[in-house]
Amino acid sequence: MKRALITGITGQDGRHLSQFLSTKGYQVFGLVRGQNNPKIEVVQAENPSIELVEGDLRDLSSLIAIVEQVQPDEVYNLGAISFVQLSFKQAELTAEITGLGVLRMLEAVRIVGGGENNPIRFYQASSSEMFGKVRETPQNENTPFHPRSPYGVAKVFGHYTTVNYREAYGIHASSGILFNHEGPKRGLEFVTRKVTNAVARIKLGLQDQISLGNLEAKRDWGYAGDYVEAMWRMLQQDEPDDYVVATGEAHSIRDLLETAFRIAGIDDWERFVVQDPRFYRPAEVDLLIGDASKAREKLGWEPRVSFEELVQMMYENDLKEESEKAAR
Ligand code: NAP
Ligand code: F7E
Repeated sequence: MKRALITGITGQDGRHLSQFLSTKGYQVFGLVRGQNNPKIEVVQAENPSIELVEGDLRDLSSLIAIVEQVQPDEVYNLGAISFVQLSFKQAELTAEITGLGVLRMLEAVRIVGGGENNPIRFYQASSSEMFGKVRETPQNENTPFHPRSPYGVAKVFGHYTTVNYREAYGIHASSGILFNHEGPKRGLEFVTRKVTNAVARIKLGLQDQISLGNLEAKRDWGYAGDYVEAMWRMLQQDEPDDYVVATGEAHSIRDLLETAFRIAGIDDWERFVVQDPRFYRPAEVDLLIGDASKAREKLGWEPRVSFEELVQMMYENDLKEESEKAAR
């Protein structure tokens, strides 16, 4: 039985990945932090076969102890402060966890895994936010980085640290440059879920309007369930490498609103939307659109869920959750 250690198991991708790896026959270990973390219950109810281990990406000795205890074949480093807006307000903490956390996790793999024939394979959750103020469109593995937030800067550090540990120590360390991926497990702070949840609540008469920032930004949005499979495929390759994972299709926040309200059967959506300066960012990423040709050719990976299907799936989930909550 293969053993996988996932950091960020309580997050959107950690929950998808742990289920995917369990169906592949893995024994899954998830790193959880803090005291009495309320998300632990959700994760355990969803996948009772997971074993949880306590540690923190800010604490190297906890990571070394966990890798020693778990003896993983594969480590998926998904833990991070991942909300770009928060990273502007807590820049140092973001650098500490999203940036230095990668170095610490790699150090634990290097120290416990030993020298040249380190048996532990490592996945780093890199991000399209590293492209930021894009130098070319669409973006691929060779597009230069120009991050626009403390989050993006920290991810560039994590990305190059992963490349460096691969080159310097021969670790099988791969980096997935994933574009935005969403789904019903997405946090309510991110724009897709904020929109589908608000539209469901407006449809149910529980909310009058939704306050948003920049409606013109465009993102390449895919389904998280599809994207975690690409992570796993990277670690099954003979050689470690970097891969862009994306749909190749971009939509604006305006398109997202139009689609979600249309699915809900509401045409005059503009009257429900208020623009609020609080949701604008000090520096914006205007357009992201990925070229995933390499992932398609080398990993045999491609997205299955379309933008329309994604919005529909999220809206229907929110409609069900919100009506159940209202009935209680
Ligand atoms: P998410 O839902 O925000 O989950 C983040 C996870 O990190 C949570 O489980 C959180 O645990 C954990 N974490 C935070 N601080 C930690 C610390 N000090 N030590 C250990 N764990 C800590 O993020 P996601 O959407 O699943 O994304 C997974 C990874 O992919 C992240 O690294 C993100 O930056 C990256 N990424 C995401 C996307 C996307 O579109 N979703 C795209 C590209 C890259 P708690 O429950 O304890 O808070
Ligand atoms: O914003 C605009 C906002 O917060 C998307 C993370 O998973 O993907 C995610 O980062 C866009 C931005 O995601 C609101 O200005 C307008 O242009 O949903 P988001 P993100 O910043 O793209 C990348 C790939 C990651 O790696 C990150 O971890 O939507 N926007 N109005 C808004 N965004 C939010 N959150 N809230 C608004 O009210």
